[in-house]
Amino acid sequence: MTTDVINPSTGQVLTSVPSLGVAETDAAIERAARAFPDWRAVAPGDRARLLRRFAAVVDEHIDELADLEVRNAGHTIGNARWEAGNVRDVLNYYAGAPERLIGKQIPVAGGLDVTFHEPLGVVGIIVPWNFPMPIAGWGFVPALAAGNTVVLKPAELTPLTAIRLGELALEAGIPEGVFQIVPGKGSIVGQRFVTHPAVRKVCFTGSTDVGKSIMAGCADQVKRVTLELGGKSANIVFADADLEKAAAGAPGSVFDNAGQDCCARSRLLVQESVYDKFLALLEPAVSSFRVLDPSDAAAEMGPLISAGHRETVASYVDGADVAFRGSAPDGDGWWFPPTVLLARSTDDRHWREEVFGPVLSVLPFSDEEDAIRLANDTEYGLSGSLWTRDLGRALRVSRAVETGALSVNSHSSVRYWTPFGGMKQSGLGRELGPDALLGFTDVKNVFISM
Ligand code: TAP
Repeated sequence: MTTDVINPSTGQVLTSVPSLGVAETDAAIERAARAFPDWRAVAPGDRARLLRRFAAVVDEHIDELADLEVRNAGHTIGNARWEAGNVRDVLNYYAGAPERLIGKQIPVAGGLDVTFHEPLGVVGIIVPWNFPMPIAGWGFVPALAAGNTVVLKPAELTPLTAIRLGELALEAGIPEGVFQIVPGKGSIVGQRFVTHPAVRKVCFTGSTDVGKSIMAGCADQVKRVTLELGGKSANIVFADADLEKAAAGAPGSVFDNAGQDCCARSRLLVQESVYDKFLALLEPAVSSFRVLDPSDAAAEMGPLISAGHRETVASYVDGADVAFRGSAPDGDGWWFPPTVLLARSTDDRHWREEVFGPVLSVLPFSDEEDAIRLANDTEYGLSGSLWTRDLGRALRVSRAVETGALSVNSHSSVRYWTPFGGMKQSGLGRELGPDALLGFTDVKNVFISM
């Protein structure tokens, strides 16, 4: 079977790719299981060298990978180059890991006690369509560095860069069977990762509902699981903040990647004493946000991923209080203008649910306590920002907001050398940084009697 791959900027078919069934998925998992003993036995220095070589090969193909992502996912060319570069950087970062996976020596009576970080075996990675390259890399790179073998399922909508990365791995000398791309449906290929006993861990990024079903399915075999799920992150602006700076960055913090970002700051909380002033600063920043053909170097935002997703996003705007909107191209492709909505109350659907589109909901707050209460009034807890010049308040609010990552006076969320992941229903476990590596190992404790 094959699946057509569509360009979301034009609605045209780009190409078609294989869509694997259960038997083909099983064959890939079994190849990965056979490759595992040799891969874990590769000397740490040699595994490090192979990962660095893979990084170099990715670096030689940045333009090609970026161009594929512009056409397959509608990402702006600037973002797509960053994303391909992120895979290279993550490979270089974790290439330092095989030689540093150091256990402990623990004092005991009558002998020696040492711990080892043992690889798990085959790791199954399920990737969504919103950031196909970085999310793939955040899973497969630390998994390989820790000595596991990997089967990776890209989203059906966006398989092209993952398939290319699989080819580049072989070109770089990663042995056959160690890193395989298994394109196909989540309900078939992804589900098989959950049920196949040789898969020892599943890393899933995507919707909260599918994440819950994967976690429940993994319980049957006590399979390890990492989940990166949705978000409804708050952008909290206090009256004493640098309002110009906060307003200039706010559109990018939610409309980047057309809002299809689990870290999108989709709830804007503004202290009521500066509410009108802040919205007046925000309006020109939104209306000048450049929604263009994503291959245009000036583009800040491209189309949504699919016609169906555009309908879903539009359903949040219908009947809501629109404060102001930007513009988007007419014609073919799944375009949607950046849109700012005024929340009537915290019960508004657009305030509560993850829209996953270029829609920002705004609400005023009275004081610090009110801001924290509103920010935490959600089952999600992935990312967020707060803007203030008061250091004490920055620390108090940072500690009180229930979220896995938070930026003060900044809209950034992800640095590959620091941990990333969700609190509450935004996820389980951490990606990136030193924490992710240990998630791909089990600790073994060995006592040797004297
Ligand atoms: P999901 O259905 O969760 O898809 C994410 C990945 O999981 C895809 O590779 C998908 O495969 C696979 N999958 C689907 N059902 C599965 C199952 N039963 N077992 C194993 N794998 C399965 O997300 P979506 O439908 O693409 O998007 C829906 C909403 O999810 C979005 O609107 C957004 O709110 C949220 N979302 C969040 C994120 C992040 S980063 N947290 C990313 C994407 C979407 P297919 O290729 O067959 O779809």
